Amino acid sequence: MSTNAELFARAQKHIPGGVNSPVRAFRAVGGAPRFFEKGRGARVWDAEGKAYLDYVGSWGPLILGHAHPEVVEAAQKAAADGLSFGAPTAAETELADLLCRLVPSMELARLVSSGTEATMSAIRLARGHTGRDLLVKFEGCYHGHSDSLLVKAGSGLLTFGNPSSAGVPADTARHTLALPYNDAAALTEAFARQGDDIAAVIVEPVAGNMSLIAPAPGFLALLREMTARHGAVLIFDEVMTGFRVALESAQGLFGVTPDLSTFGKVIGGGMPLAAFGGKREIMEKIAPLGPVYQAGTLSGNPVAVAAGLATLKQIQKPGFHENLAARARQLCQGVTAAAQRHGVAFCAQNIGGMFGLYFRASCPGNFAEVMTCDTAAFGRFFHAMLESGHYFAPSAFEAGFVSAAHTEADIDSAIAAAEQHFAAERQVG
Ligand code: KE4
Repeated sequence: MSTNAELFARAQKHIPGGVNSPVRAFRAVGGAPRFFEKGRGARVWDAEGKAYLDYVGSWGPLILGHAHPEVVEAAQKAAADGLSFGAPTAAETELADLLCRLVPSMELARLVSSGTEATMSAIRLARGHTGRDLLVKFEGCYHGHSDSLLVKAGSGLLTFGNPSSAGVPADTARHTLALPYNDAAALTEAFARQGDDIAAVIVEPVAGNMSLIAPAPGFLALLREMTARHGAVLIFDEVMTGFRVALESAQGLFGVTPDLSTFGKVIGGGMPLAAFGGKREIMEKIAPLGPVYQAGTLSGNPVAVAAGLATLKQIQKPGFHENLAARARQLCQGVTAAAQRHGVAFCAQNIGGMFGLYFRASCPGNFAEVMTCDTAAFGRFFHAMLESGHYFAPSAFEAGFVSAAHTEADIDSAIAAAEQHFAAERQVG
């Protein structure tokens, strides 16, 4: 049996940084990433046979927990009939119909293979629809790694402290305006100054890539008002929040209807599947109907669609999201109470089944406040929890996730492990 460290050393021989996505490399927290071999329900097992309760869930997709029998069976059955055809299948229609039923703002939906593809395509569509170039995003929000979006972005870019990426031409970046999240004055001023040049505003309706930041009261409604007034397309990036914060996603939870939405993660149940969609008059500009080109060899892949349909079937069950939110709330309240008992500056909050943990006295409301979190304290917490068999995101700038497989007892064990850590921290002083 190889250790995680041995596997990590071997991986770095032919994979940059030994990982296929940067945030997995543990660079923000140190140490060797865990190489997982199996997941079942709320648990994952690493190469050394150690079990962990999983609060990452593959960054959100595993809302049912790992290897849910109905999802696995659906994927296996689809795979046995063929892995891909590059031609339409009835299952894709079933998924598009379901998405449009569950997301009233979606009149047409296009399936793709990743959240990056979904947001990149939605932005190109908005630019094609409006004939404008300027894109507005928000500092600390992450929408995948297409060039236009790697400007003051969150997630891995925040984790590594360089919120904009090398390799993005200045001539591309100049078409992206990054504003402070939750800053109504900055938004109003930007629209006053150049509103008629703005093709689209893309926003995480609940930010999950600078840890969790809730939309300030009225912020999403203001976005809707400003974009409607100036003929700009409002894109809700629900790749993370979609079917995670509520069955009706963030747009239903907050009662604000975007023009376009992007989805990913949960809708694939762990398989590569994402989607963008929205108003018919906009979506009809997409090829082959209209002049905005977008394509994909594996778009609507039958195995991924089967896993997605099986997942979306489960999350529609009565009480599903109430239970998910209750588990996330139990975790946030329990760990916060433990920190308070030991005088540790800590707070936590959840929205539905996603949560944020912050090493500061109060929950942050914007990017600047998130940046005051004690990342060293987070790193110590992360490793203590890892040691005790609780796997949290290896970065202070990522949201966490519970699954339907997490029980109250599972959550209580995480709270007890956190209490033990906070007590030890206090002794160290
Ligand atoms: P993907 O291309 O990684 O499927 O989706 C990009 C994306 C788009 N929009 C939002 C709101 C997202 O959160 C993401 C991806 N999320 C990160 C986690 N913060 C994926 C993890 C990773 O990069 O490895």
